[in-house]
Amino acid sequence: MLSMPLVVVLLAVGAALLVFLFKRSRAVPGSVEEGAEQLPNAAGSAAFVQVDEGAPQGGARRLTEGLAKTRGLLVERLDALLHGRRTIDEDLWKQLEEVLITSDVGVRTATHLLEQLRSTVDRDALDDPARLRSQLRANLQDLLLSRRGTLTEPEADSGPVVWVVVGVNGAGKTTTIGKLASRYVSRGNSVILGAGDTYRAAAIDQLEIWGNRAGAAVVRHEEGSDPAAVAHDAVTAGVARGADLVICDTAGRLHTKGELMAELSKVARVTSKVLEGAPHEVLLVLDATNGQNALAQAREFAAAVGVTGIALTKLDGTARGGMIVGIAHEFDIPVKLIGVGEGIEDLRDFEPDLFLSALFDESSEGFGRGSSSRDASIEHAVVDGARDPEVAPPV
Ligand SMILES: Nc1nc2c(ncn2[C@@H]2O[C@H](COP(=O)(O)OP(=O)(O)OP(=O)(O)O)[C@@H](O)[C@H]2O)c(=O)[nH]1
Ligand SMILES: [Mg+2]
Repeated sequence: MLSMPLVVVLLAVGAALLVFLFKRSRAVPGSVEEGAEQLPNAAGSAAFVQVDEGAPQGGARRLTEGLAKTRGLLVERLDALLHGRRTIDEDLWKQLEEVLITSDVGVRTATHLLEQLRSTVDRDALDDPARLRSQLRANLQDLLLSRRGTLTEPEADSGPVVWVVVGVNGAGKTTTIGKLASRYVSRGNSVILGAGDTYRAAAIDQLEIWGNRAGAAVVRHEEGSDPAAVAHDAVTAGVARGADLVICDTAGRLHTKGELMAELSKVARVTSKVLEGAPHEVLLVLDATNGQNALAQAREFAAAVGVTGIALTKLDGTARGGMIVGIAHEFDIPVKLIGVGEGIEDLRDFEPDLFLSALFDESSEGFGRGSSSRDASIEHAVVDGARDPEVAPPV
């Protein structure tokens, strides 16, 4: 016979074991508790975000997950439209046009894609609707590859490369700079950040937090000082210290405000006075959730400051990713980077092949099939209102 105290102890141990097993079985891989890190956001407060370890497979999965909403709007509607059809008729063309136009590629680009498809059908006497899908994918690939461009990256022993980062309020400039700083420091480069958003003290602090976290030095001036002077000092420090990369932040601004746009060209000009050939990149950060408005932004920024590349952020939170096709069709400026989340690994070089594979969900795992299948970790990733429009309101 067991004594009473021994029975109590055994029961307690059993209960504890059950609770432990229950918790383990409910843990979501990649949820906030696991591997969560604090990253600074626009308000200078911290958002918990999931840090993807960046394994190639994980990266592809993340991209596939991030594009779930866009896939739902473009590819899944296309599939639904073509399903069970036997002939290509006028009704099909009309509906296809509607799918393209409402998927945010823009009216001009939708018309262009449609004309391309029609000419293929005429040329090849195509009568199988299912082939329209593969043909559209091939046309998108040609278009995106024709605009492909890569960042002017630091090279050993050749002095710093200078990047100036511009865009409207809240587009994701400072976050993108933080992610870039982290990327290049981890590759062994020495990086200097210029806190050129001098309009708000919080913006200077935000960049400093990113710099500290990434291991990059930050050149800062007082709030309200001249952003061109900050850029001047950052590039001067970069040259003097033999840094590999200098990235200058700028304040968000409305692309329609002439004098603010002129300020940007002054920033760019000043860097060239300190270092011949600078700036090597003027990166325009566009928020994909802005849809067609982002195309108007691209037009104005390109005219004002000679944009050399686009970083398209927040593709994860939107169904409007089709706009990347509109950008490629309407501009001569390559999309060089895409943001698919707030985590430090969620900034990726834009690779048209990978992008289209993810968009058309060609992964062997079939991740993200259907817009409802987004991994719960994406939803869990932000717990501190980082997507709250109040944090960084677009003007
Ligand atoms: N989901 C998602 N959020 C992002 C991405 N990039 C940036 N953000 C978020 O967008 C918000 C604004 O980012 P900031 O980097 O402060 O934007 P900014 O352009 O510097 O803003 P201003 O300095 O006010 O002009 C922050 O909450 C970021 O975490 C992305 O790729 N995906
Ligand atoms: Mg900023």
